Amino acid sequence: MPSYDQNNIFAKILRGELPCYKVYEDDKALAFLDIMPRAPGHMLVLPKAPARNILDVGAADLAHVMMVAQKVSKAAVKAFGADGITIQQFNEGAGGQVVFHLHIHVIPRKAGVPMKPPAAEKEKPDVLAEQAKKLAAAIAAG
Ligand code: DGP
Repeated sequence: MPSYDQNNIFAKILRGELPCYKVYEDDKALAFLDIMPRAPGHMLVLPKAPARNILDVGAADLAHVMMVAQKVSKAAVKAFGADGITIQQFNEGAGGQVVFHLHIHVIPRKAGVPMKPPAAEKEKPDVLAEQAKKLAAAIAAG
């Protein structure tokens, strides 16, 4: 497996070199909106530790990221009235991974509404900003 690339786009977001629509942060994880959402409120949860994917992440970092994925999922149900949540996570190009810093997709779903294809279109900045605000408030409220 290739080694971790410090210049991948999510590493730059984690270092604050690129912006994101943040919904949650703690000492070990960051969650922000996917700018090409498959459904409204589509979030990505990342460990802060450098890890390419599930094949090299430390067990404690993986466990923490999943705990955060659960936290933001519950908030999405409250904030978006989601009927369900789809969790996706891709590993290496053959597994569908495009950005090589481990991330869990948390996708709020409405009954009967299909997801858009992956990375189909960029959402408008004002829509993302509003959704991030709503989700961050729901997450902070627990
Ligand atoms: P994958 O590695 O297959 O899980 O796909 C990467 C996802 O990351 C895809 O849903 C689109 C999203 N994405 C790509 N570039 C950016 C970016 O600069 N910012 C954010 N927030 N999401 C991005």
